[in-house]
Amino acid sequence: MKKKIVMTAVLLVLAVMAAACGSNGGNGHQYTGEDDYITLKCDQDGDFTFFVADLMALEAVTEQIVRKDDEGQVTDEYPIKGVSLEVVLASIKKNIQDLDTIRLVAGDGYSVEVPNDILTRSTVILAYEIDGAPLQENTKPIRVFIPGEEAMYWVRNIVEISLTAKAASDADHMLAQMVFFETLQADLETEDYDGEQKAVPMADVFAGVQASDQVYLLAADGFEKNEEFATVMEAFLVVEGDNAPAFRSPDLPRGMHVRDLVWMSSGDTGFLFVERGLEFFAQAEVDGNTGISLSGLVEQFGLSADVYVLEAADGYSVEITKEDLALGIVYIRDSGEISSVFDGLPRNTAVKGLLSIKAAD
Ligand SMILES: Nc1nc2c(c(=O)[nH]1)N[C@H]1C(S)=C(S)[C@@H](COP(=O)(O)O)O[C@H]1N2
Ligand SMILES: [Mo]
Repeated sequence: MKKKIVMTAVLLVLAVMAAACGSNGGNGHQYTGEDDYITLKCDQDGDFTFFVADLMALEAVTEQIVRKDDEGQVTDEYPIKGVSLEVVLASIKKNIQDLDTIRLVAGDGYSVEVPNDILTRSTVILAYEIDGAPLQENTKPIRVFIPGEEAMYWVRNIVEISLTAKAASDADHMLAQMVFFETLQADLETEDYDGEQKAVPMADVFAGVQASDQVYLLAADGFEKNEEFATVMEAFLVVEGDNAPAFRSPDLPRGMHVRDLVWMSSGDTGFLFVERGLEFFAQAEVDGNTGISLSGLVEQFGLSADVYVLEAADGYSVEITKEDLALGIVYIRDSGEISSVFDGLPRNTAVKGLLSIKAAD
């Protein structure tokens, strides 16, 4: 009887040892990376396929990843092993310095653009090992890390990295008009969204806009990001509910949602969320009314003109010179209507139900 227990114990120990030795990727097989690949999409010269095995053959880097919460407390820490994007690009004769931005695209629908300032100051690592082990199934084939930057850039399940080279010109950054969203909203149909909330399809908001392939989003805490136009058109603008206005979609990973928007723009048109914007943009006071400086807005967002046209929802419009614009604000009347008012200008420049400001040409 006693012998049997000892034998069982010995067998157990042996089994545990065998499992431990073969733990590299399950099934006791060494992970080779030969079955998994990612695609590097270059805006100028097409697609490059990299099997994880190809990446493992390049010069490796290791790094200690430190995860912090909003208060700066360390919540997690683990080592990773992978290859830097710089080395991957060099292997196809490309220089990371020539890149403007990259977009990390995951198999689960998550996607994020890495802006140029982050690419310039930090290292993008394509990791194939976390904590000394090959990646788990939902993290494979690669997890990108950008040590020192926010976890929203640490994308699991990478399927594609698209590269945008520095453009020769950025003439497409000029706006032709700014729309005051609350006035526009009165004309848009809202629908119920996730219980108590109300939302407008983004496609309705952007109907008629000469958009570009990106949408710029700016939030009240200063957070900003570019999202792909096609992604935004499938999503919603939540206009009533917690943290409205917010960019959300039941089909997008939560990490892509953006709340407390003050501004969004694409192509020639920008939308100002006046109520939220009052807490964010430079304020000014005219005739006892507190609002947002109009010249501050057109300067910040690049809507330049010698003469501007202010237009109301009912079609009323008035022209304002560039100099006079500095005298004006956009504010919310007690009635809730968005309006302009100018210090010392005739009363006809106080546009009630202000819908937009355009460059007159
Ligand atoms: N594929 C994929 N990667 C992702 C996300 C996601 O939804 N899908 N969320 C991102 C966000 S917003 C954060 S904060 C971190 C969370 O990383 P963690 O799960 O290691 O804490 O992963 C990022 N990478
Ligand atoms: Mo996140």
